[in-house]
Amino acid sequence: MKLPSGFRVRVPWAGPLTSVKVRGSLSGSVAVTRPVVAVSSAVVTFVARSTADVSRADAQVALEDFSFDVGDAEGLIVEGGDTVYVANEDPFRHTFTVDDLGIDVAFGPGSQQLIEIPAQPGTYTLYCRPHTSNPDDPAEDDMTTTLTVG
Ligand SMILES: [Cu+2]
Repeated sequence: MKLPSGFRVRVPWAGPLTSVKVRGSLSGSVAVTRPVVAVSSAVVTFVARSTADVSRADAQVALEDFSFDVGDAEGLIVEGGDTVYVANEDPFRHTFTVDDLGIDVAFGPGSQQLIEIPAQPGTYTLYCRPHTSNPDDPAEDDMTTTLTVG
C-alpha cells in the first residue's frame, strides 16, 4: 500500500518491527524493515507485530475465525519440549490454554508468541477461554482442538 503524501509518523519504540498495520481511515498494511513507519495527522491506530521468531518454532498455529488452525492435522501434534509459534489473525483477543499443562497465554489482536510445550506426553484439550463454555465438555462451536504431545 502506498501512503498518501504528507503521512509521516515515527514509531515510538526502538525494537525491531516486522510489519505494521495501519487501521482507521486507511486500509491495508505497510511492510517495513526498519523501525520507522508512519501514520497520519488524523487519528489512526496501528498495531505492531511482535517479534516472535517463527524460524525458531517446531510447529505453527493460527488463531483464526474462532478456531485453531493447525494445518491439515487433526489437532496440534508436537513432541515434548517443542516450541510452537502461535499467531492471532483475528481482530479480537484469544487464548491458547491447556489446563493440564499449565499453559494459558493470551493473544491480543494480531499478536504472536512462541510457546514451549512441556515434556508431558499425552493428549490434552487445547482451548480458548473466551470462546469455550466448558473445556471439560467442549461443544462443536467452541474454540477447541486437541494437543497431542509425543
Ligand atoms: Cu478465542
